[in-house]
Amino acid sequence: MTIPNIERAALADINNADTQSNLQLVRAKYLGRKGSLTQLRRGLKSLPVAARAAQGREINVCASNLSEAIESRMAALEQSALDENLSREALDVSLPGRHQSHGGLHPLTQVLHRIEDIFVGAGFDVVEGPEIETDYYNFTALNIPPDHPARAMHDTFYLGDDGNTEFVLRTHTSPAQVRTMEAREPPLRIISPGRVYRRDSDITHSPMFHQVEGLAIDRDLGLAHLKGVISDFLNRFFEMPLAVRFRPSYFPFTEPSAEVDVQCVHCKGAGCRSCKYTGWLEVMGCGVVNPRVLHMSGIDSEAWSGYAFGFGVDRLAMLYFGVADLRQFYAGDLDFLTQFDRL
Ligand code: 2U9
Repeated sequence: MTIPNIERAALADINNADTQSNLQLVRAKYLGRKGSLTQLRRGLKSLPVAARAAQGREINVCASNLSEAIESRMAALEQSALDENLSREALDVSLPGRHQSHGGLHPLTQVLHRIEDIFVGAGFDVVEGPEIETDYYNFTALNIPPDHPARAMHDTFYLGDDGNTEFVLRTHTSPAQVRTMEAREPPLRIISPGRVYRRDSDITHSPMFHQVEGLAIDRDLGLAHLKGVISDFLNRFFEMPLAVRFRPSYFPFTEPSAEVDVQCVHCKGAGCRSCKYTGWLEVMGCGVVNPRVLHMSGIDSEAWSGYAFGFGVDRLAMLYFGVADLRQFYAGDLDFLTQFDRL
């Protein structure tokens, strides 16, 4: 083949090489150790001396043309490979992000945290106790002796064999407070939140529900302190100034005892379905701690006195969030629960 023919064929091959590695093959085919131009150079020896110089120059010019063409084709292929990579990896920053679902606090937990914050702010400690209790801590130490009719009020779950009444699922969180009275010296101010159990189930009762009970023991504590602390708590909890009234009642562990009504949070006392058109909602019980209860836990009831109160967290949460059926809190229905999401 003549040199101009080799050059033409090589330039066509260079143009047709569509990848960098194909182009390397083209370089080898013409300029490599066994390439066409290298073979021609080897053949120079057999030419007549007069023709050698001209032929050698022609081979050199051709080789440098091809080198140049290969370099520029290589640069073009490199650039197009880069462009293709960039467009393949392009990031569309306007695309919507992938949805990330998140957890949240259960509405009862949110309400419990608010209650604890209010009482901790008023100087109360939070104490907890076991949910499986003995008859002594759940009843006897609270002045509810065997055969006392108040035991029937509690609809107790007894644990163990038939007729064995030593262990119960606690019916209130009072036992945790009895344990604290035994373990600490007065003065003390505590609340005890937690799960409690009663054999009761309907739209406003669940066999497991949550209570917060409070107990304050100091010198000369009485009804006036109790009324102040409870009114202040209810106003803070419902985030509005609501009237509070105390109706005489009876509990074995307090004397005197009272039930506490708050002005209806929904109609502000005008009368509505929530308050059965009375303008009032019963929200808790309270009283001055029965001296017998102090005495049984080793506190000198001549030197110390106290007040106590108790309420259902679930009931306060229903009123606070406007939920009519208590069982919704326990159904695990995310459509219901996510309404209370606050991040
Ligand atoms: C000790 C002494 C006294 C706690 C009290 C109540 C009144 C009360 C109920 C409200 C609705 C329970 O959830 S509920 O069913 N509680 O009415 N609780 S006084 O009295 C105590 C507690 C501990 C040592």
